[in-house]
Amino acid sequence: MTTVQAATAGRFVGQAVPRKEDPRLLTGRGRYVDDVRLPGMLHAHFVRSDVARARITRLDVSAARQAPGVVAVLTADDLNAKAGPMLPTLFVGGAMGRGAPVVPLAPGDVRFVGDPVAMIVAEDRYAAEDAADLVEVDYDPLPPIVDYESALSGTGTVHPGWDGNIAAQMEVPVDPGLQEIFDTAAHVVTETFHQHRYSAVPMETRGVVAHWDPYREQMDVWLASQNPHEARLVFSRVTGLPENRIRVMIGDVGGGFGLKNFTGREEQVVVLASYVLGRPVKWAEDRREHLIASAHARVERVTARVAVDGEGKFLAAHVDHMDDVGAYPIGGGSAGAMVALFFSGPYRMGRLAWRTASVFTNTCGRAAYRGPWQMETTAREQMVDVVARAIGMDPLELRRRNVVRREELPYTMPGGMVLEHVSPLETLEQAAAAIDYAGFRASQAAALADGQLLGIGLSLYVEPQTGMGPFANEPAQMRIQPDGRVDVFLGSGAHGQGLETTTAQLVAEHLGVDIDDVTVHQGDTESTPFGPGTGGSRSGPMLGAAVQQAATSMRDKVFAIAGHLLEASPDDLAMEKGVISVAGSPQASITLAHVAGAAYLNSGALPPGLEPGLEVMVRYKAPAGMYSNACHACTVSVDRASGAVRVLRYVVSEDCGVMINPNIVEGQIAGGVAQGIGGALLEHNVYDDDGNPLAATFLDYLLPTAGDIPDIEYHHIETPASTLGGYKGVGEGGAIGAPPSVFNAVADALAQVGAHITDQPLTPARVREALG
Ligand code: MCN
Repeated sequence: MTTVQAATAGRFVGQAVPRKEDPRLLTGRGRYVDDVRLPGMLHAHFVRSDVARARITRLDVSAARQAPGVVAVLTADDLNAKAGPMLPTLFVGGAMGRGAPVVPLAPGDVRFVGDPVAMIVAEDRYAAEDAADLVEVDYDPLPPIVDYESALSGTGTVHPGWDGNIAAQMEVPVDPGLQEIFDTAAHVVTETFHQHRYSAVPMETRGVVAHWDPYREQMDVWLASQNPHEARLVFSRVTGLPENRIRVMIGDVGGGFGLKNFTGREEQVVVLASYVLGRPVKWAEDRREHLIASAHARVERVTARVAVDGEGKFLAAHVDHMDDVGAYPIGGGSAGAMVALFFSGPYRMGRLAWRTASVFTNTCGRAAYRGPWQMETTAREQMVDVVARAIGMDPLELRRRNVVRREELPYTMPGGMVLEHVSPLETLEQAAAAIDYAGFRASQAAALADGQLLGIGLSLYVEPQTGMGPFANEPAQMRIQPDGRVDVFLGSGAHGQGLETTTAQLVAEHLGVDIDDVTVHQGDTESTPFGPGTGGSRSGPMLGAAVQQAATSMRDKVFAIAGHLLEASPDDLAMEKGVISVAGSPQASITLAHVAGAAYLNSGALPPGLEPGLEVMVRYKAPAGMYSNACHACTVSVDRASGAVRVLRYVVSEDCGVMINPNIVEGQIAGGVAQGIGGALLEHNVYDDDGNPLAATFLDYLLPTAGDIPDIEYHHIETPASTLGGYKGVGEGGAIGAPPSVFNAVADALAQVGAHITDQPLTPARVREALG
């Protein structure tokens, strides 16, 4: 591993400070949802459909209701009429059109294997699971809609009334001018790529404990979530309770990867059940449920058509995108328009037309997964290599000719967004040099002569950060206590990405206190300001800026008081480790604790007109567009006999602006790359033609292990963003860039022997088949 010292390193910002949360998490002292135990707590278990599409002709729960330890068996008849709308705010607010018609429990028919039909609530989990065997359900099966590509034209609908199974569709058609470019270009290359179904699989599955106390009129919810305030809104709508009677606490979260950004159906049902029963209820999803019924991702197809001139310059592109959103997508799931609009990514691509359709099927719903729109990178970067082979140009050279250069910024992409503060060419060159692209090409030829297949793959991307719409502002609240210690309250909530550390670094840097004197509070809606949670790599740019803004305004107030007490100008003051001193006269100093004491307890000592106390609340507003960018480069070997792929080297050159903590940045890249390599080579939520999920355990759903992931080599370019502090996001990037770079490396290896491949996952069987 190569860690490059951050170019903009301050005393804390830019330093590889060890993660403050790790001693707790690594010694098993984290507080996850399943650790919560309340007196009188009941346990929920869902009875789920084992057919993909059917009418329920009989549902008899009477025996289950009599089973030992069972407190209640709830069905659609018991719960559905009591539920308010279950959609995320984006849909309820109308910002994203219609959402899937989700209700608590299956309403007379089932729409995917895993659809919850009934809920058993019992004294313990064993009793609940045993009673599930006593629930009798008769199904009248209907032909399931499993293949999204034929779902539009086929017969039957997943949801009654949603003819054609279209969840959403949009189009910017080819106009005559664009058609002319296609008609006259030196080359027009068309290819179709499929990305397969794989999913987030966090270490901690979904989980919730809900406790409705009718006497306090208070609903307390412990939840595995990335987004506590959105969850509270959702629980408020589904129960009808006012938001301020609901408290959501997320504690430690063992990964979310987008899945936990929106609040799932089961979590809402558990909250509703607690409200109906007046008892605390816990549900901890098991791994089988997680694999078949939490949410799936990717499952999409792009047919790309690219017009290229005689020098290899891209002139225009058409993108035909389609994705499978399953039966009940969480948060809408699809990002079709973004796939199309960002297809040009870091390249000049002239003109762009596109269409996209999201299709319901009788499968598990789609959710956001680490770069929900990343098919734009997968399809584009794979397409760049296809074009390169078609026109006989090296893929690195083709990228060099088309990549947007710094001097062209701000650059308006054909989709209309404006790229700024990015460095695609610089990361391309840095990665190519680091992986010794030219040297590899020489050794590749020598290896082939020896009968060995080696390949090299590149992928570039620009990643938009969610600072738009409801994500366009981010709060941070800060209080300095009378003893001088600092509390920071975030509207956000980490689910593994180290915000306790990076927030403390920012406060230490910009306020001037010891990092150990900062305590970060997050994830509890009772004490933290309303915020849109983590996701879309927004903590760096949005939360980082909000915390910096709060620290700076707090410092201004501290200096105003200190200057008054020291009879010095606030402009002449500096603070380090909580000691404020006057420039040029170090003996004139005062502690932060002294200032804080005065602020709260001695209002008479404060400058005239200054409000007592040391409390600051800010809401940082996002600039128009924020993009981070990166180039991934990897080399692979392909075993000709078995089709097995081995990733040999993996290089990442990334630009997330000013790095708050290079260690955390690299950890984020590592996690994303591991997920991306797993996705490209191994992970697959397979369904059979009858809609049965075939990968319901980790024996069949293959995750990458340490042996599958090479040491990742990190390189950084720091192009500050226009955000306060210049931070951009990094968390999603690895999972965006890795699948196409691995794919391109394998396709590159295969192309040497005339073999061609278009789809992932790159299983040994598929690679062998391509090799013929
Ligand atoms: N950071 C930094 N310097 C920067 C940018 C970010 O030091 N210039 C730090 C941040 O302070 C934060 C971390 O890097 O501690 C990630 O920040 P960012 O890239 O802004 O992403 P978010 O915190 O908004 O996290 C979301 C992102 C996404 S979208 C997914 S999905 C994801 C991820 O990050 N899921 C994760 N990282 C994950 N990491 C873990 N362990 N578990 C998940 O589920």
